[in-house]
Amino acid sequence: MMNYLRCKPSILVLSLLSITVVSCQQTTKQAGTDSEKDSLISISFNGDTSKTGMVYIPGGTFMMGGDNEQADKDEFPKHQVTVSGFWMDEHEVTNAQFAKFVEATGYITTAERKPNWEELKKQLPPGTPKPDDSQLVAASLVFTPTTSEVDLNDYSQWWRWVEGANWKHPEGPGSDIKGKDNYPVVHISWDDAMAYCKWAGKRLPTEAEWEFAARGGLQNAIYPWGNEHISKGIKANSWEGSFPYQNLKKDGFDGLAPVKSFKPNGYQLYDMAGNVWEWCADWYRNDYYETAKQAGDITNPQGPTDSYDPDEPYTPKKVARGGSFLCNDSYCSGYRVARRMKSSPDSGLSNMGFRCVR
Ligand SMILES: [Ca+2]
Ligand SMILES: [Ca+2]
Repeated sequence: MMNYLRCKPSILVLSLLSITVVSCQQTTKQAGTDSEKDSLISISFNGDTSKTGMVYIPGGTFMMGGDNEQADKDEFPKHQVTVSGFWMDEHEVTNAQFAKFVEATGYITTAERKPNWEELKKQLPPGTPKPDDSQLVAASLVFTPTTSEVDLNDYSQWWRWVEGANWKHPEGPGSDIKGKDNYPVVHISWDDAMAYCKWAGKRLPTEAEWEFAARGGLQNAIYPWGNEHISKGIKANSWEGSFPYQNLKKDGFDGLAPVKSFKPNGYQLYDMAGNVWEWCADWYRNDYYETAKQAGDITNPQGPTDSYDPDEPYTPKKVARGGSFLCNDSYCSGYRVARRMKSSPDSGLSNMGFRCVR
């Protein structure tokens, strides 16, 4: 578990601060102020029905779930799933694309809003004390490498809750996205991704669609490119070296990479492994695949109707897939096509983004 969690988007399990950080904006968003609700309601389809930048993923039947010994329990049992054909963004949504959305709608992301403690505490274990006001600010989680080896059970060593960090300022105040139009947008919550999709006339992929697409037409392969280990050649943007203090950058990138920097998979999809984690539409349940298996050959599954993560039972979570520039074979191996990740719909991090389907 320790190893697994090192690049987990929801890295906020172990401390009150952590729980607070990951959960607070979710409840803020759910309850929301009137202005926040209005900002969502006012988003309408931009009218662009073209398939520019998308590729068609032919439908088919596949075995969904883990393919090797790195697979976690929630990737089993492997089970048969059929998905209909759909169109998918060929790359992660970029800063330039997200900027157009914000310009058109005035949308304010989760990370740019101050959390509301009265709403937040409803989603926390009973008796959770209120965090210091200094924590209840518009902020997001920024990865910061350490200078030496650290206790890998302590996420606070490399994740910082940074006031002012958001998609326009990925590292916090003083940082910006100038010259990074074609980089994946980050610090995007699931709610933010849904708002973008609404504007774009698209939607988030289901978890089954995402995995089917990531497999690129290969049967039971471990990675989007097949079974060859990620260290053989240049495959994807991941973390090479000793986490979180030594990044060998053999893939050429310390942090984010521009989209389409690596070879696409068999469906011409880029970065289905690594770069940024990608939100899916589905709720996360650790035991969902058992339910799916019992249902037999399921077609276009939409995921469970509720969420349960035994790591954080009070926090409903959505699925994220594909791994990020922080993933390493020694822990989460998030670039495996079957790896499941989960985080609360409000959480944004410096390695979290998305792509859409229609
Ligand atoms: Ca890298
Ligand atoms: Ca990705």
